[in-house]
Amino acid sequence: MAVQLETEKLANFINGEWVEGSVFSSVVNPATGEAIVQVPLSSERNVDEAVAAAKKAQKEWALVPAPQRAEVLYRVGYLLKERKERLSQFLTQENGKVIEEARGEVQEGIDMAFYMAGEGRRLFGQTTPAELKDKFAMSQRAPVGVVGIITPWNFPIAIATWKSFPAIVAGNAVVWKPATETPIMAYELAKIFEEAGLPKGVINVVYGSGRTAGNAMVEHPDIRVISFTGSNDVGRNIAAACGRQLKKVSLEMGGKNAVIVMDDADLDLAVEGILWSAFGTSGQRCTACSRVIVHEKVKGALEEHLRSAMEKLTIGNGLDESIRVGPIINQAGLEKIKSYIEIGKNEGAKLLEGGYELTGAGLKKGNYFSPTLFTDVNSEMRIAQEEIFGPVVSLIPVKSFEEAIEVNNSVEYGLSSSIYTNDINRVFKAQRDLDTGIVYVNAGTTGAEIHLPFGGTKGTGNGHRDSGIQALDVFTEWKAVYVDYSGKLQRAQIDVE
Ligand code: UN1
Repeated sequence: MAVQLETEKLANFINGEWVEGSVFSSVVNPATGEAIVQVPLSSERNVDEAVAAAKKAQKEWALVPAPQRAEVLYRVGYLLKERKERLSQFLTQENGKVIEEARGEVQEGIDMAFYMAGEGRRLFGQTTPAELKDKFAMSQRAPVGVVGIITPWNFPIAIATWKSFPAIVAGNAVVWKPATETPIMAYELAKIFEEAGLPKGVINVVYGSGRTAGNAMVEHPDIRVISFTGSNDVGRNIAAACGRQLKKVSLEMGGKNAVIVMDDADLDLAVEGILWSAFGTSGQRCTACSRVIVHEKVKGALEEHLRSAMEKLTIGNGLDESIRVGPIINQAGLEKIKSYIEIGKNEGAKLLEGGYELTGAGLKKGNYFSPTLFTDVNSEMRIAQEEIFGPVVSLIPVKSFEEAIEVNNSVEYGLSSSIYTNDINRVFKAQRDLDTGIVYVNAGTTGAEIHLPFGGTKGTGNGHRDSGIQALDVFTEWKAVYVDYSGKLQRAQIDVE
């Protein structure tokens, strides 16, 4: 058995104190159906207290020089590194992703800590010539104040670090609501912040549903920014509520990401890339490949390669190092996937592999679904347009490079895309014409690195980016500063010769 939590009940983290909850829900290991721990469902009052603590702490925190704020993040980075295995074990238990991927996700958090800590010595603004004599002009980043972050269950630690680390180094205070399915990562990260010496109130953790805690955060007048990653429906509601209040909001939502396989592609390489990006994390990544757009000349060969590779995938509890595909997060996720299998069949797509729930020996009461491949899919079908969030791939044949690009861009989302080709001209055309925030060449659709901007076009978000230097734009305001040292009134636009 893996490492144990030292508590049976998690607690809110408010103003540096562990505040007990009164109503709880069970956190269930999706690989076994067993309850791991109880998570409090925070009340509106908990949210109010967290915001008040954050508001008070932020004033002081903003005055701490950024390089010193960064020191805390360095310590957080070292603690994450020290606890990498412990965190990975918990991550696999609460989320289900296989242990190798859990380690990879914790590594993203470690990388983000050191990367953003470096920003403590940068946070660059600009000096700019002023249009008048004896006048100095510059622009600089200022913290926004209290920020609310709402994170999903599929990357419960990495995404939290993409948002909280830039917010903190830039001088904000945070109220964070992790997904109810995966609160252990939040609990562990809050403990790490505490040990790293982050002042009380700079980070606060509340839990629970979007309807109560989430809604209270979104509607709270003292929260100046909401940064959300999650489903499309919830994101749109948050955007509308923030719009009404003129509150800044950063949204990262779905994807319907495709791997394009051209007729000159290295098929073995393409199959490996598809397997990894479609069935890794059981397809439960925003960046997961759920469409393969294939040139008709290589369709037959690709189908054959892919099918036989899929048959070798091992499915089960991800704590077992030999397992490649873990469970689906919960029953609702499983039901959604099952409904899309029916939709695909009714639309006339050909089910080539998988398409069923897995039960039986060794799988206990977990939620398992077989890696699935539909072929002869037409780009207009719902299985080719809608996000399924499971291990289901739709293979869409095309006749040309141009058609492949058009099909890729024909969905409402624009997160990630990939092309397998050895033609240099196609490579450059594709990186220009693929309408997604992330483009891969000769690699699958997953695996974004933390120092590059993460996000997408169209229905994937609202133009902001997580991680990378660009994340700072979400958590800072630009401030223009003019210093007139002429000792007299100088009128801009008027006293210019
Ligand atoms: C997500 O699925 O929301 O690029 C995040 C990737 C990972 C992050 C995925 N680094 O696949």
